Amino acid sequence: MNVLANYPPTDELQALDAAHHLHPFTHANGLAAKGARVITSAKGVWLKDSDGEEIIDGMAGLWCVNIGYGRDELAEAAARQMKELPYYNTFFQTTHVPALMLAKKLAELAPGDLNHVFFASGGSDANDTNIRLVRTYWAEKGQPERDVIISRWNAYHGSTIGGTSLGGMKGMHGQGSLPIPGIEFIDQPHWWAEGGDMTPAEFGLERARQLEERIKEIGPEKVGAFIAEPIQGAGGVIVPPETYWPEIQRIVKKYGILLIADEVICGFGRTGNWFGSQTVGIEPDIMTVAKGLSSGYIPIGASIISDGVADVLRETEFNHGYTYSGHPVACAVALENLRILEEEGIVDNVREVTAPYLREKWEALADHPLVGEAKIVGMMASIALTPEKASRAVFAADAGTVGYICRDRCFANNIIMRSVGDRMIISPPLSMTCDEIDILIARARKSLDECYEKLKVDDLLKAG
Ligand code: PXG
Repeated sequence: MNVLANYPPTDELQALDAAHHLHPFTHANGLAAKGARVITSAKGVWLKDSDGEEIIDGMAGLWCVNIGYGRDELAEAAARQMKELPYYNTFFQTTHVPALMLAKKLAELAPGDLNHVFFASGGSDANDTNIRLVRTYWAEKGQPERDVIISRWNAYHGSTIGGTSLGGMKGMHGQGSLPIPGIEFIDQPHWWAEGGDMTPAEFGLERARQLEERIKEIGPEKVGAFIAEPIQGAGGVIVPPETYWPEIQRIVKKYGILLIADEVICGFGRTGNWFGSQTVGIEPDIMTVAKGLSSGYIPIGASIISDGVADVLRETEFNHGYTYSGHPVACAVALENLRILEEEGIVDNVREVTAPYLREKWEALADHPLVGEAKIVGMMASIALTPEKASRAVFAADAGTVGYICRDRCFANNIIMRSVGDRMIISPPLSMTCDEIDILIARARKSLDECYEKLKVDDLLKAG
């Protein structure tokens, strides 16, 4: 009998969840006290919970369900592959059709000479691969001392030891004595929060030039790579000023440092092009991908590597790999997902139709008394909540207090819009239509109104 077919009522499910299931990034006792919302099914951009409520998913799950929920083709691709060859490895002189076909497809889709694919199960372990890959690359080139990787504060690159180390989240570093040695950080290009009196253009250049200063401090002969998300996602959808990326590209070229673009969120249409690197105009040597690669239907990630880096790596045995590297079922599902994205013109439709439509509606939210800036690239967007727009002030209450209140209002209004500190973010399925965008925006605005009223009542509309 299918144990999942006839589940008990919501309160029993919540009690079982609280008793046995530890959630990621969650204060377990806090959640147990109120009970987790139980999501039971989904179709298109709509989630359903165990009480029958319908929720519009402004986050595409966790930035990943690019084609939307409920595409039977992916379930059928998985079932077909499970019957044909549910598992085999690619470690010991063997290969299989799904892995090699997906590698070929990714080489076609990825820009420039990014023609080689090393598979992982998600974004974190793909970034772990990247650390070992970069260091092995430089060792093979006779420069083993080039083992430093520079990243940015408030970057997110995953939650494994390597991913956490590459990420710039201090709260994560604090748990587990991280980062590992050899990871250095520069500041993020977050003009709203950190730009002071500079114009965005000046600030973008200033932040990019920190990379050059840092390289000189460490010694160019010791720096192997710079890693960054084209647009920071988990950090709060931080859109860098236009001056930022061209300067970064100039600097990594000047010092011969590898550029790793972490495309886990930006990849597969999120920014209106296949990859965020194309949107911001950079030429990475390595790209990390996951999430949208399978639209989240099954875990898979990868590092996509340039000819130049792969040529060096091919000269040695790279002692690295995961049991599920190139898992045949995951590869088959990813291939079907990419077929749908491509054949249905979803990326073009985002660029030409839905992203411009969303932009107009999203930027209009900046008129709301609680909203400072409204930023958007493709189908990822953020707003800064502020008690005082002109001075870009923060709230007197602890950072995140207001964001949390706003997120609670969103939850109550059946819209998934996340808070990161006092920023609200969305990243909806790329399949979202203009009519659905109208619903999303109406619910977002209602939630902002309710949040604003609550802040007045609770006397929280004060600058800190
Ligand atoms: N790189 C980037 C840029 C990511 O956004 C990862 C790597 C790690 O991928 P995996 O598949 O190992 O999770 C991510 C993941 C959030 C949130 O709160 C974001 C992510 C994961 C969990 C939560 O926004 N991004």
